[in-house]
Amino acid sequence: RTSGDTLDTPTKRPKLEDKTDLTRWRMLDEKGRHTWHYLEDDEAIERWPQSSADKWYLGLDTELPTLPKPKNPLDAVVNGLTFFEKLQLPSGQWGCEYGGPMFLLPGVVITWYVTKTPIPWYVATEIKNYLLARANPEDGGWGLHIEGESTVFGTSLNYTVLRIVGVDPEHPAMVKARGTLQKLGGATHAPHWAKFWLSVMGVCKWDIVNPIPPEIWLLPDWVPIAPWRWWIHIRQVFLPMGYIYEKKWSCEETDMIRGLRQELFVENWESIDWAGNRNSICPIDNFHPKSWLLNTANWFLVNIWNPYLRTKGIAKKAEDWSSKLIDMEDENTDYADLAPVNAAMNTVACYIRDGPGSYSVRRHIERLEDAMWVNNEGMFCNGTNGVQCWDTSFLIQAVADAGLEQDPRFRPMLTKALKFLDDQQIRENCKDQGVCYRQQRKGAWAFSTKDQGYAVCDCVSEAVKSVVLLQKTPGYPQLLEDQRIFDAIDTLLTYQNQTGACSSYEPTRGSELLEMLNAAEVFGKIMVEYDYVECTTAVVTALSLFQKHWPDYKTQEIKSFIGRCVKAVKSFQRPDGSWYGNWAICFTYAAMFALESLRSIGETYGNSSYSKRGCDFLISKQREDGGWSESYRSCERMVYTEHSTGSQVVMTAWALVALMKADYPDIEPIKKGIKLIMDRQQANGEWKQEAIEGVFNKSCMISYPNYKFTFTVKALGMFATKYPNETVI
Ligand code: LAN
Repeated sequence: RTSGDTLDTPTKRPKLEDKTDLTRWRMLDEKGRHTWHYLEDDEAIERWPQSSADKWYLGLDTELPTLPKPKNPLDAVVNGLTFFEKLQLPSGQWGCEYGGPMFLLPGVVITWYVTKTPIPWYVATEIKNYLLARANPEDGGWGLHIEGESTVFGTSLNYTVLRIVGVDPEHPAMVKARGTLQKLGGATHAPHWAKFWLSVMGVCKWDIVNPIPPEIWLLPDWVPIAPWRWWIHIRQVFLPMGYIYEKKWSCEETDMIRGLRQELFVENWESIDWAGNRNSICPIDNFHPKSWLLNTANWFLVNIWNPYLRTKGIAKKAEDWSSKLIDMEDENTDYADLAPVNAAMNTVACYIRDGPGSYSVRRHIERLEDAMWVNNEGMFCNGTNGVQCWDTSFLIQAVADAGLEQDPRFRPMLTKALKFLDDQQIRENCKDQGVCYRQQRKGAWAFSTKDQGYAVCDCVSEAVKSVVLLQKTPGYPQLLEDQRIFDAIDTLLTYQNQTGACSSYEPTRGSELLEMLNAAEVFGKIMVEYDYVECTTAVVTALSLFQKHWPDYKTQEIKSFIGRCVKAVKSFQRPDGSWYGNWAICFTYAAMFALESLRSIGETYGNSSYSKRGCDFLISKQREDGGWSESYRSCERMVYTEHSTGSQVVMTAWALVALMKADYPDIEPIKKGIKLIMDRQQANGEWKQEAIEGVFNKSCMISYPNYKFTFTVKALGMFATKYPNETVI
């Protein structure tokens, strides 16, 4: 399509069908890069048959055989692994949908629209199907995430997506969604990021967007609010947002955009007081209300700074520097970018700067594919470009916990997994890492792939543990020489905070007070890196395992690093014995890590009051049927909250791992939980999806579908090795 085409040319609009033929979808794995393809041509179908993994992702019958009924937990492990092995991808890792957040797809689809990227009919059709399937049944709206109540954020943006893919505004689902949006106050009451996207489309006017001053990037590094100190996801989103805000760029006006102006607002569009609605926000969206400080800063920027103080020179410098930083992010990741939020925004920034057809735009558009996913509900956008290194590491460790790493039956699967981690280790720091404020990453692993290339301390830890576990087992290839392991450890050793704990991508670089500048409204605790019990534990266990095999490498430094970490973990324990989990739901997940940290220094139920109180807390939450069940509400409310659908296998597995790590003295509650996991296993070895498992930023949930294999197998496997004579049937 050339830039001369208008977006409304009927032939260019995606054709919408009821549905696609799910048996024609294929997921292509190229060294861990995942992209989905729809085979319209019958011959192609013969050349490229659908794999078991494809079928599983799409909710089709995998046709995998019924396995012998387990007689004990180890049999259940073998069955689980037999099934999961069939889902392993050619490059040695596992794929999965990574949905949950409902604000990612709009970024991508709006980006396609404003860059005039054609949307194939099968993509449009499945996006429509996904959003219709995920509309809240009561009111037809969408929330921040799939289990959340309807918000203006979710509803205004996903309604817009449906319009872009071609759904008629008079479709009953659209009428219903519109009704809900109007009740919530309409798009004038949307949070900052929605107002931003709607302004890019020209559905809102830029005056409604609170300032995103790119000149903040000109602050010297010592300034306490300088953006290099912010959490990576916030600064990398703020960066292209600032660039686009500076340009006040909106796409070409079309009939659809004129339509949206009538559909998304309560007020008559022509008479909306845009500037007057900058701070309007629907109470349900307002998870983190703006502070007085941010409101004052916004007032100052709008009324004093922009009109009177901001010189052309400053504006130009800010724009140039932002543009350079955007380029550095794109180059460092081959345009994959940190996550689909900033990837979409960087695409628009490049489109504005480099124009349609430029390499930067074309490569971005290709790379946005990496985050798209299809399941039986339709097509959506994943939270990242996958969960490759993370899930692969957990699988390896789960097999080792079951003592099966030597078993020839699973050696090929594990060898492939090891090869994947070998291939995915990041071998070099970023070019000019200091200039673009990147953390050291040599020897690290990312959460997804090395193309994305962002080291996360717990991803490095889980991967290095997995590599060491296998390479120290006789018979596995020695793919990583010692120096590469040392590189990983050296990088890990850069991750400790003043508090002794570890964060995610970087050690904390700024004060929690920066939360006063949290402008996103919909998330909590996003401005800086915090101490996380999960990440801290991952580092502790990696360093401990390393020290066992290389006792002479940086001995003292590692020992005191571990000591400081565990001390921090203890200090995070709450009076009721629990720990708050940040990256999955919630107290159950955190307990698994905290109790493992304690164990790594020899503290268990019998000799440590911390461990004992942690176990007692978990036991107090065990349900009648032997399981555990926590709702995502725990994360928001910071109090343990039961899930309405009862026990969950994944949480039950976490709790059991925790209790076993702590050497909980009474086997009965553990047996009850193990029995529940075994009872829920299907005849072919799999477990079915239950409630959502993961979370970020306190308020947004995200799926980890492979946890129902990796953690169940881990719990069953640990049980089998710890109590080899127990049968549990
Ligand atoms: C993730 C996914 C992985 C997760 C763990 C490794 C599990 C965690 O222990 C450390 C933090 C990390 C890496 C993490 C951070 C935030 C992410 C990237 C996500 C939850 C996946 C999606 C989310 C990202 C912020 C989504 C985009 C949203 C914005 C607010 C920009």
